[in-house]
Amino acid sequence: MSGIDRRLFVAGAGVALIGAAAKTSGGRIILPFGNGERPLVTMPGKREMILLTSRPPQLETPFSVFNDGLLTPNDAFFVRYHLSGLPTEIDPRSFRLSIGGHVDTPLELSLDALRRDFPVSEVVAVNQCSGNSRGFVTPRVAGGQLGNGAMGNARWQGVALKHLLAKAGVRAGAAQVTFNGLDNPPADGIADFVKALDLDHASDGEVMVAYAMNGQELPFLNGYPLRLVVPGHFGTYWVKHLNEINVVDKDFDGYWMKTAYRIPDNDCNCVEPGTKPDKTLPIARFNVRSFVTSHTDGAQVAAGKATELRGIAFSGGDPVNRVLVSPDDGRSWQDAKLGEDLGRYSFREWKFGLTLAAGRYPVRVRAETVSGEIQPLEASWQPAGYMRNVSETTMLEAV
Ligand SMILES: Nc1nc2c(c(=O)[nH]1)N[C@H]1C(S)=C(S)[C@@H](COP(=O)(O)O)O[C@H]1N2
Ligand SMILES: [Mo]
Repeated sequence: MSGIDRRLFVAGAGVALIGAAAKTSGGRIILPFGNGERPLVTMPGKREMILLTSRPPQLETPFSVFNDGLLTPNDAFFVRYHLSGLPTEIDPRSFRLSIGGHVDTPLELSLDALRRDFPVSEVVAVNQCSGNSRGFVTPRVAGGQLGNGAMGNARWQGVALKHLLAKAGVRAGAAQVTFNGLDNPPADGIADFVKALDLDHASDGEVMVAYAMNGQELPFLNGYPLRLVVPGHFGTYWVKHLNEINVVDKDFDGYWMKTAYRIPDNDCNCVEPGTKPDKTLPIARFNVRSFVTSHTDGAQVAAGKATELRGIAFSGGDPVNRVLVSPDDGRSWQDAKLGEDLGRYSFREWKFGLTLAAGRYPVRVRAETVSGEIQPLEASWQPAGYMRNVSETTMLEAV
């Protein structure tokens, strides 16, 4: 697409975002928890998705997509925003990314300069919302009641942030780097969505300013034209429509770091249901998870015949090296076979063949990382409902 076509296309998408925010087909889906009925809708650049809210747009990926392949297609990738003040039009020719604050030489980079003047980095990485699966949390907690579709895995391309920081020249005494995008609060008194990373994390060579996703420009709703990619870390840091990077000389204390997106500061990042943690810290890396994708809960399989189960596992970067499957609710476990390795931040496929006599089987799946992090068999609880990673159960009925 030429620059002008792209601008018109994005402008069109933007207008549609404000006007008919979501087009419904009349289809509905029932997520398996209380008040789990949701409309299926399309939005610009998206196929039929599960609607959580339309202003701001929040869309969940229908879970069957995760069985189609290890990379989540752009038009099926989930969408999460906090603020309804979305940009409506982004002109790629006049767009600039600024890098400023505690640096020697503040930069204003065009998209062309970003693609032309820096080495290209690539990583396959999962983006998962902190509140993915919150709808399953008991006792229930406030916040978007999401099923398991607020996650996705993509091949991201862009420029490692360390190159941009090096070009700007970080001054001595720098502590953190902040990230802001083009979306804005709809009213005074609501904090702009700004996130921060420690300087050494921001300069680790993995954190990336991405301009492409699965070989194409970012979809508008996933952050066109630039977004931060923070491999292994929850989606809250993956700032979309990124246009402002600031180096700061003390820890950033904006609302979205200091108040929101915090977890109990203890080994399990959990507390007794209904209680509050004494101490919290900013959410950071994913905990390890795994899912069955080949069969839905309650699915029927042929008794006495081989059934192949298939699914995905991922972690916060410590590689998944085992996925265990139990046909009997966790009494006995066997190793699944791991599939292609697309890197330690990607979904990893697993497969497991089993033959079941007639009956009902609570099949459980449990992933473990190289250094021994393993999914718990009982769900833990925290007030915000973040980081759910209990070993999942899929009921199979052999008939
Ligand atoms: N500009 C901006 N970036 C943002 C957000 C936001 O509200 N505004 N939400 C964050 C959160 S909480 C998540 S989970 C991810 C979701 O990324 P996606 O919408 O591309 O799936 O975007 C992050 N980046
Ligand atoms: Mo999120």
